[in-house]
Amino acid sequence: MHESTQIYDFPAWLRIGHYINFLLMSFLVRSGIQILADHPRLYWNVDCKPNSEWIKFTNRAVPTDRLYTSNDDEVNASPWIALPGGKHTLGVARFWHFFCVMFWVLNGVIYVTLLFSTNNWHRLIPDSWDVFPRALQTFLTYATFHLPAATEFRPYDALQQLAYAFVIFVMAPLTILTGIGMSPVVVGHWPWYQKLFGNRQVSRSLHFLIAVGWLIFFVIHVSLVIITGFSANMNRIVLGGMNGPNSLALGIGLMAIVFVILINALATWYSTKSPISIQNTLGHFTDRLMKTMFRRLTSRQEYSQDAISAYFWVNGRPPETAVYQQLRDGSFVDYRLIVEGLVEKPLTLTLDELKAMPRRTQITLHNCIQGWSGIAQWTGLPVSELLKACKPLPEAKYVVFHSFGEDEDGLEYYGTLDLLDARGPQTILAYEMNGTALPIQYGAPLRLRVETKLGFKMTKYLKSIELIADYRTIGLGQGGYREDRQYFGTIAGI
Ligand SMILES: Nc1nc2c(c(=O)[nH]1)N[C@H]1C(S)=C(S)[C@@H](COP(=O)(O)O)O[C@H]1N2
Ligand SMILES: [Mo]
Repeated sequence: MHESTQIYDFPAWLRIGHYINFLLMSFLVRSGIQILADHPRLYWNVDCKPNSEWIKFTNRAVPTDRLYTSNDDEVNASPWIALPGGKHTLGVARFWHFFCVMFWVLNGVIYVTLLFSTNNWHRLIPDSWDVFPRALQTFLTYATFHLPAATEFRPYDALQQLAYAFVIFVMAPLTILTGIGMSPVVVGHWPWYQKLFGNRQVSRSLHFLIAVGWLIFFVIHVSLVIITGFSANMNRIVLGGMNGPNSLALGIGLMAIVFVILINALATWYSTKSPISIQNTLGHFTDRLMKTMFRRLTSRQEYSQDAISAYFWVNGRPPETAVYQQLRDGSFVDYRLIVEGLVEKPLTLTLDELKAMPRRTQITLHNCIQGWSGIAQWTGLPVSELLKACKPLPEAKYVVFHSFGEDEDGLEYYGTLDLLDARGPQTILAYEMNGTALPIQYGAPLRLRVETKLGFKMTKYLKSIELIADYRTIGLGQGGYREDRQYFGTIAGI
């Protein structure tokens, strides 16, 4: 190597950014695997009918002779691979995913900015077309189990240059764009966004495939770092030194790798031991950020009749309580929706009274946190109209939606919304689905639809509505049943 070392120098910001990227990617991939395990099927269609997936990571066949919910479909993920591991731990996994992605994007922006402001981009962006034949040549060299001559690395060989340019300028942006394509608030406010890729499930499938791409890149990248002179390469990566093998650089590099493994192990252990601390620390950040970012984004969805999904997953079984079953057996004529709490006018409404109030019909996309989606038509009473009728007191800040539904331990299903979300134009109490009375498994007689949020916010089997000052005073204080019990984030916009 006789050219000036200046050109080959790897500046400190680049080496640090490279390492931060490695650390964050390990968390992102592992938490991503955990999220996938909660609905281990990937589709190209938005309706997610079982057996229409192009790939699944479960052997289970969906039974047709009994009610099978998407909770029944979750698979267990090994903590050696996934963060945090286990079954239905995606709440915690999502905090890690969103917390890390903020820093991953920031790291990427800093990296690209410095790349262009310091002229280092010349290394990544080819300046002549002959990079393609040269890359092919390098490929053939490797493919025939040879190594390119040292003079090829300037500092990268042509194939390396193309590969790096591809991951940085194609794969990274696509990872971000497909990730955003799964957000209910984004595709609710800008329905055109998901058309970029086709639909939400295409975004989800591509997000997965790109993650596989990252793993393939990682394996090849690391293998080549080892094969083409590990110690000298570690010197370049760690200290930016161009003077061949260096034991100090090798030592620091190996320790840094061990550190990534240890911190992954620590995060895995702690997430399982105390998921609530992850919810309260990481979740505090991610929910705050989401809240500010999505505050003004209302749902503006108008799908057409023929977009309605023929199949729609169920999540959450019909209540088994005597009270509910009695109402159901009486076709809900004795049903009363109670509106109480911090209101001027408490209300008790029959279904007929609810139906006599203003109504709205909307065809919208449902996004379950687990990953499946479906399009349906919903008709019901806008919550904004109900709030007009009950007149919240000034100190009322949140609306609680109480359900007849209970879990095995007799704990009530409930959800909360702040007043802004509750008054959203597509926030309704639905009593009809696809033009007929709301079916039992979908929440009869009344369920919430809030079309900027994930499905778990949409309480089914609605029993009563309560206005309160602060959601931290009810349940376990996290904003809903799933937030309390499964560590979901309460904003639920992504
Ligand atoms: N009472 C009650 N409501 C609930 C649930 C539940 O378990 N119990 N599950 C929620 C979740 S996670 C989702 S995705 C939607 C599913 O609605 P669907 O069954 O109509 O598809 O309902 C939400 N409402
Ligand atoms: Mo869900």
